[in-house]
Amino acid sequence: MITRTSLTTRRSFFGVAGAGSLGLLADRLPELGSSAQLLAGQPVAEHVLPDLPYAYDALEPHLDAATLRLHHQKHHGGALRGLNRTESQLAENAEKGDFSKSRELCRALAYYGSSHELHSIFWTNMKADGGGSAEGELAKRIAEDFGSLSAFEQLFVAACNTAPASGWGMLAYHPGFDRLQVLQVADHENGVVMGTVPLLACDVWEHAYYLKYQNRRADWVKVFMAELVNWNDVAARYARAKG
Ligand code: MN3
Repeated sequence: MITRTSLTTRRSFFGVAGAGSLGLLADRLPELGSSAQLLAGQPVAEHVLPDLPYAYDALEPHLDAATLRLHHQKHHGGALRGLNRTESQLAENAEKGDFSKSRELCRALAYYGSSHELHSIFWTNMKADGGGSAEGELAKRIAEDFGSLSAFEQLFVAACNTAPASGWGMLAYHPGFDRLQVLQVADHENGVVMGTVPLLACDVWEHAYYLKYQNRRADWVKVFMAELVNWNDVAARYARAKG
């Protein structure tokens, strides 16, 4: 589920010479707000905090600017620093031939890498005047895989409302199974089907909503669905995952 992040990492192995081979992909990624920020001529890829596609106060009153700023800069930013630190430690240890910290570092890679990926998706999954329902191909597919748009929405909301306290609700597409799935993510990296591609992620960690909604997670999820979801972004992610 951290495919694009993995590509960024692979980039560092290709070095500058590899820039051309990934150029096409790099050109396509930023428009979907992916975490992969591939910079031409940069020999070692360091993950970069993506800018939000809107101002911090753009989602008011549904998502307040203070929460959004803290969430983006401190929480997502912190995960990013953790990911970069973990990757350099792995590289440093490999160079020294020291694998004694592999357990911690492999876990940290999954945790921070998944946090970076999910937050990057989450920001672009929202927009001012969002909400409503899926349309077009995605709507058809949702109806096929979940019974109806309404059944999907009820399942997604229930998944968000009952996910672990540090967790996410997620709509994903599994290319191998050719199925849409609603999943509950614990922390950032547990509870998913391997190989699945996240399309819509709702952050239900308390830091995502507590300043405005306090303990009322269900109110946050309701507003996320009714006012914030950018279904065009979700549909574009589905089209790309389906190929
Ligand atoms: Mn978060």
